[in-house]
Amino acid sequence: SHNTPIGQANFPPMENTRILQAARGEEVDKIPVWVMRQAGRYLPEFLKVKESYDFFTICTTPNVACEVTLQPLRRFALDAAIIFSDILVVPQFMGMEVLMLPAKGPSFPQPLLSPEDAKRLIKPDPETAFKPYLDSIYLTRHSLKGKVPLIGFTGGPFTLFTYMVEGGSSNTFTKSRKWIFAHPEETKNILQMITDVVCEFLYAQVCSGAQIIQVFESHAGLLGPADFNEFILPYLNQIASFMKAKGRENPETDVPLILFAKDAGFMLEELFMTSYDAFGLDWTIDISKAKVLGQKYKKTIQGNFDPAMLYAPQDTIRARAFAMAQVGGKSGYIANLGHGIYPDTSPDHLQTFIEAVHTV
Ligand code: 1CP
Repeated sequence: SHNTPIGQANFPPMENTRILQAARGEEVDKIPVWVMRQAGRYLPEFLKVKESYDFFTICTTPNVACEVTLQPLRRFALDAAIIFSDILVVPQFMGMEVLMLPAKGPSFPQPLLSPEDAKRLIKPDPETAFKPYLDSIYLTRHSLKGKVPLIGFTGGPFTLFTYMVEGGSSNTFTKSRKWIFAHPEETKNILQMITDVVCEFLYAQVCSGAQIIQVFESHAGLLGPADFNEFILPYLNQIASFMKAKGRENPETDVPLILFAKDAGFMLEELFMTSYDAFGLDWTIDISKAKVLGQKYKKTIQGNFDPAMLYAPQDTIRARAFAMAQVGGKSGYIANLGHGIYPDTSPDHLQTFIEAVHTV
């Protein structure tokens, strides 16, 4: 089980470590490529599994989570697997109920309406709360047979906070944006509680077999620079510092860290000053400019193909993906989309994207 010390877990030897090398700024033979949300939604074989299980049942049933994690790897020459789970398991750990409603998406029956509600939040017992997720990682790392590295992940504290306040998806995020300014100190207390759980959960994922970590701060674009520096950046910084300190204490747990802060291109330089190794970029960022800045700060960049462009004719996808990957280059670059793949994307079009990257 995941309780085996990492040095004794007997994980299979690795065949392909391009993503780990690229994240560390080393030269690679081919540009590594993976796709945000690559497991699930757009694959017919996933939809088949989903007929039999509720979403969070898949996440908490290790052999099923493992199966859907491996599904895209059977079709495509991806250079990483990402464990099937969701960012919203962290609010669940903290005592909040989260449902995944068909067609509607995530829903919190009791969101945080006022600071009073934050008293309901608990500090989880990692042994019990994290267990199914860690067992999934351990099983999947073995089942991958060393083919490609396994990515563990979490939501960023600010993004998780917005869901906990909004109670689900939102187009405007007015509830959470109002909350922050109405209750700044209480907001920071909650962000700190989330950060503490995220740190513990990420380190446990690495101890269970995750070889690289991505933090999804998907709602990083909701605040201006000064408030970004107050409510988003310090917590992201804490996560990276915590993981790097753990990695120094126990070198077997020293894994690369990727930060995907969507719509935060206006803070790129501040982000590059943190101790994350790699930065996921959305499609609004000029990748050649990001590359120059990345070289200055010795940071790897990841991205940033517009997921909507996967609806273009395949010749267009091929040309645009090739051009993007050429700019990214064979060191300090990981190819990916600029956000998650859309549910009605053609798997053939995704295949064209992946192949085009590998021809560089
Ligand atoms: O990447 C993978 O394939 C692994 C699994 C994974 C990951 C990394 C899932 C499965 N979700 C996520 C991350 C995630 N979840 C993010 C960060 C990335 C992003 O910005 O897209 C976010 C914001 C969520 C929250 C979430 N979960 C949403 C978005 C809601 C919104 O605000 O619009 C949704 C729709 C989900 C459900 C979900 N999570 C994952 C899947 C396959 C699904 C669809 C569930 C279904 O098919 O019923």
